[in-house]
Amino acid sequence: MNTSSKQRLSFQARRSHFSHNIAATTLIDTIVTKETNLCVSADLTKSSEILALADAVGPFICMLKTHVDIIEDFSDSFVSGLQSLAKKHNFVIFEDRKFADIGNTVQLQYSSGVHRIASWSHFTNAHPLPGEGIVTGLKAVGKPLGRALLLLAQMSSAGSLFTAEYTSQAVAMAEKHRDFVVGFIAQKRLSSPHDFLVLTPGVNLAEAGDDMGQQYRTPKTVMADGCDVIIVGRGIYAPGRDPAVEAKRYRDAGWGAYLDSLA
Ligand code: 5BU
Repeated sequence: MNTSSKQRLSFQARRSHFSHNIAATTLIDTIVTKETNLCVSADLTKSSEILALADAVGPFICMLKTHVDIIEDFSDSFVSGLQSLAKKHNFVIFEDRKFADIGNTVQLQYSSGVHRIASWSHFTNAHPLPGEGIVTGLKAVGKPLGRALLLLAQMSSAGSLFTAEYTSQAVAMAEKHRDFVVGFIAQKRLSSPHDFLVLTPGVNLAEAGDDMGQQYRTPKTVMADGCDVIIVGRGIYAPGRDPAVEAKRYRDAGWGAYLDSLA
C-alpha cells in the first residue's frame, strides 16, 4: 500500500491485509474497538511499577511495550500479571527486544533464557542488519505461536546510521516474509506495494528531545507522515505526571490525528 498520508485507509479497511497473522489482526481489532492507536512504553525497572503503570494506562492503549532486560525482579509472576492486565484492559504486548544476531542465536534468545519472550509477547522486533537469517530464525519460533515481527527500518535518535538504502532493504526483507513480518518501527510510512503497520517511537507533546540523542515529534506530525501507532514513554510516566491523565491526552491526540489523516 504505497499511500501518502492523505490517502490513508482506515484500520477497518486494512484488516483483511493482515488476516494471515493473528497478532496483527488482534492489534487492529483492539485499535478499532478502543479507538486508540497509543502504545505506552513502560521503561521502568521494577515489576510492580510496570504492572501499576499498565493498570493505570490500560483503558487508553492498544499496546504495552516492554524492555524486560531492564527489570530487576523479572519473574513468571510478572509475566502472568502482565497477561492478566492485557486481558482485563484489552491490549497486546510488545517486547522491544531489538534482536540483532545470527538466526540460530536469536532463535534461542527469543524462545529460551530467563525471559522466554516468545511465550508471552505478541510482538517483538529485530534489526535487519545481520541479513535474512534473523527473520527465518525468529519466524521458526514465533510463527507457530501466532506471534508477529516488526523490522527496525528507521530510528528516532540523532545521528542514526540508517540510510535510505538500508531502509529500503528492510522493506524488501519484510516483503519476503509477510507471513511473520507485519510492519516496521519507522518514522513514516514506507513505500511498498504491500500493507505494513508502522509503529513510531520518539513521540512527545512537551519536549523536543532528551540529552542523549532522542528526538521527539508530536502525534499530529507522525500521523501526517502516515504512521499507525504512536509509542510514548516518558511523556506519560515522567515524575510528576499522572499516567492515566497523560495516556488519555496522548490517546486523544493520536486518535484525533489519525481521524484527520483519513482519506
Ligand atoms: P521515550 O521515553 O518516549 O523517549 O521512550 C521511547 C521508547 O521507544 C524507548 O523504549 C526506546 O527504547 C524506544 N525507541 C526509541 O525511542 N526510538 C527508536 O528509534 C526505537 C525505539 Br527503534
